[in-house]
Amino acid sequence: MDCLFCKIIGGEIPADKVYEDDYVFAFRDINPIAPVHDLVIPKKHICCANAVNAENSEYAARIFEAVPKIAKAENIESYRIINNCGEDAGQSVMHLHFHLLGGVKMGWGEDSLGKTE
Ligand code: DGP
Repeated sequence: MDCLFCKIIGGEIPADKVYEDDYVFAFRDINPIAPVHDLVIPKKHICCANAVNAENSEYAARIFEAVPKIAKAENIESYRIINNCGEDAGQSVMHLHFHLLGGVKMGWGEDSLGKTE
């Protein structure tokens, strides 16, 4: 499968790994928008949040189990998790991923972190 994040999981494309278990892989975003900006992804190819279902939901659950461990390893107590689902929401890589952002005081609204336009 020609998927960038599957290639990162498989080691074909290098990435700055911050966490890995049987279900979850996490690495630093190549274009960070916060001092901590990791991408947390399932090791199984799931295209997007719309494709989470009863058969693969274990991966989603494991992601949310891994997030606090990753935050602790990154030395942040507060963080924001963002999932872009679909083109209009800004999803550019069609492999389910959660942006884990932290290390900065974040607003909520027009000028908040993560809003690009
Ligand atoms: P999204 O726009 O929500 O689909 O987020 C995709 C993110 O993936 C974006 O913030 C940049 C990041 N990204 C794209 N290509 C690479 C890569 O080759 N390596 C790493 N580490 N991150 C990447």
